[in-house]
Amino acid sequence: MYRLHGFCQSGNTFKVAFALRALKQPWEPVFVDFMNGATRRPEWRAEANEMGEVPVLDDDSGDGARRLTQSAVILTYLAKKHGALGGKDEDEQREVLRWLFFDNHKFTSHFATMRFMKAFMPVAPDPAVMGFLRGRLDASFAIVDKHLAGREFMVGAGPTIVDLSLCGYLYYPVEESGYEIAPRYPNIAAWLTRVRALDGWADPYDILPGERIAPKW
Ligand SMILES: N[C@@H](CCC(=O)N[C@@H](CS)C(=O)NCC(=O)O)C(=O)O
Repeated sequence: MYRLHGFCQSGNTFKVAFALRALKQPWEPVFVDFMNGATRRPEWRAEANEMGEVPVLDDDSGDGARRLTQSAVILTYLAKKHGALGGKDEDEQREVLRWLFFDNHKFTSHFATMRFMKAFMPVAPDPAVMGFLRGRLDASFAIVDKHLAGREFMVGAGPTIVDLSLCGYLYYPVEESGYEIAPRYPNIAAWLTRVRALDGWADPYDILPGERIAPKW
């Protein structure tokens, strides 16, 4: 049994939940009250994650208990352990890693920050900061859209953890981010339809704990 610490607004937590479901592994969510500062408390950082972030995954199965953090590390761990979604050979596995770095550095990171500022911050977002993030996102989305031209999934012939990682924030309502995908990135839009049809997909708000919050700005 895996225990996944996170909350429903967290697309990074959703990436791991999606992988656990796709790999047909039993798991239970552990609610982290992020919006009320749980991850900033010294006790939480000492016990759960010194980086002050979710997701955190506890694995008590198999060859000894482990607590894992960083969604990309967790995804590669699960893919290797369960022998699926990690790429079919070493070349694909390297390619998987390459796109996971890209996702964490330039795709999810900017999208999640922009959405958080627009939907969940107590103060109105600074237009200059939002403009900067949107510019960075436009560049990253164009790269992924181009890569997906003529491909079904990001790496190889079938789905991998790269698809699960890149899509982490893209099924939340558009009002939360204000970032329209379909009209500008047709290959990403078509890929999101394919990913949504995979075994294990679910709406993040249906499978992760916590209250929904109406977008603030
Ligand atoms: N690269 C990390 C990012 C995790 C992350 O930023 N999580 C957010 C919640 S979705 C968080 O805990 N942020 C706290 C902070 O940035 O201080 C991962 O993929 O796990």
